[in-house]
Amino acid sequence: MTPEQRYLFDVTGYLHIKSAVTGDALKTAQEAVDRYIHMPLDERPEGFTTRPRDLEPGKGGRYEHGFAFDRSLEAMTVHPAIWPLVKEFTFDMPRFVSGTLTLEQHNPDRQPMGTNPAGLHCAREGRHWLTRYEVKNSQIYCNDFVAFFYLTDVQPGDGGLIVIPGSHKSQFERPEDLLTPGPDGIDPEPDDVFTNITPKAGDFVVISELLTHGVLQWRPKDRDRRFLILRYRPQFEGRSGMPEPIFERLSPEVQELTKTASYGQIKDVVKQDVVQLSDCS
Ligand SMILES: O=C(O)CCC(=O)C(=O)O
Ligand SMILES: [Fe+2]
Repeated sequence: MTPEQRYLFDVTGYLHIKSAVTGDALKTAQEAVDRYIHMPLDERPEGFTTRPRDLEPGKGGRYEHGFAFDRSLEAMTVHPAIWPLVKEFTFDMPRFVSGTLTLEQHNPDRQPMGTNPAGLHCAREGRHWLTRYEVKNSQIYCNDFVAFFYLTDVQPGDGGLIVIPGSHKSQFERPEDLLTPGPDGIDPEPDDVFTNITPKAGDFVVISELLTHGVLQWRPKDRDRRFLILRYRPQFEGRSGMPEPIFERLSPEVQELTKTASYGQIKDVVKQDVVQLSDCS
């Protein structure tokens, strides 16, 4: 993690890492995602469930465990652009929690969301209120963070992720009516308090779960938004929830990364500065 990244993440609660994956690696990942999305239900390998459960191939929703569908996607969990952050934020004790593929399409039936028009949320609200963001020995510690890896471009005006920069350090409850609903009752009126992040295919966006964030509706009718949601926590908190059929597909390196371990134990994968996934297929 560079001093600039550390400074920016500390001040804002997120990092936008541009052009991390390019060329053939990006193309291979995009093609793998396309295969998963369009795979007929009865051909999906065991363990690849969706939300909603009966999601038709090609339709917008969550394609669970998308990261495990292909080695090119699995490689994103330890990609050199985020690996130093994953290590630093967990003080070298990371656990990879889950890697959902999300496909978002324009949805003309989307319902208004009331006083919280972009669905703002963060880990401080609800049962995860013990989530921590700390700095110790000039290192950032985060016990719940997410790396979004983008497979398609987001242009200004398209919609997508919004964040309230700096809110990961907030000491106060977010007022429920912070944003004013716009005329459609779905998106908020433009407001300087939030930033709409517009990643391009091949970019990572890393956020602390303490950062208040939400989503603007997806406006383009001819393009969709595809990204992996890669979640990490310290190895000594929580339990691995990776279903067996998914776990069995993974490389030994990522298998180890998904496991819980005691405080102070350093996983073999963490000893590597650059992780090459063994080809075990
Ligand atoms: O759609 C996005 O960009 C953000 C998704 C999100 O915040 C979530 O899944 O909790
Ligand atoms: Fe979220």
